[in-house]
Amino acid sequence: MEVLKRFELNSRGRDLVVGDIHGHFSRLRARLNEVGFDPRVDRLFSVGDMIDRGPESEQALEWLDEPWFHAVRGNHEDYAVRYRSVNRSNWSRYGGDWFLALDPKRQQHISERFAQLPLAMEVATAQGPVGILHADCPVPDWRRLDLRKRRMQDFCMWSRTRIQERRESRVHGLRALVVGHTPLDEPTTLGNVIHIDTGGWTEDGNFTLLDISTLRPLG
Ligand SMILES: [Mn+2]
Repeated sequence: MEVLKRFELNSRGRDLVVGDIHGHFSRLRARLNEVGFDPRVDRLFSVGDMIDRGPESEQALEWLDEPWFHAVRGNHEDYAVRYRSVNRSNWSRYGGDWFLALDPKRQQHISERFAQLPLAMEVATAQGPVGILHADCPVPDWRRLDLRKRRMQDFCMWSRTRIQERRESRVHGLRALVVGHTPLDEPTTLGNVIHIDTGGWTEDGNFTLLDISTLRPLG
């Protein structure tokens, strides 16, 4: 597993980041059409949690096959990676029933696919690198992120401390860090960390598409 995946500057098209998808790929597709997403030159990055809760979790695999779509592992993909040892009633409560009902071969296939997802991505922009993680960075300096440690992995996928305590500390070594995990009414920046899960998967939420070069959401 490549734990940190780096991407070169995209000089031909746009780079966008979307928050948690949670099984709502049709809605995401509609949103991409609205903004004229061009798969020939644009790239779409996901903060993870592509699965559970919504009806289209299995489509995550088809999207991951697209050359323009890149995702980190969220805590929900991590449930699937660890499905043999995970607390099933706990996962079921958070939307894992679709996976638990699959046949064992399919479960293994999906688990292995998600195990290949990086825990962090770094995208080059003209103003410096932008990091992408599911929840938050466990260290004050991006360059000290050691993803071989399970403790750091868990923090990347699960932490809500920054958003709950409104911590404004910066993550050094990055222009900005983009995360999801905690649903919010609107994109929220703390320090240089931009939270973009605006609940596109909920009844009345919408998908934020953040332009990585401007660090602004598309209208
Ligand atoms: Mn999450």
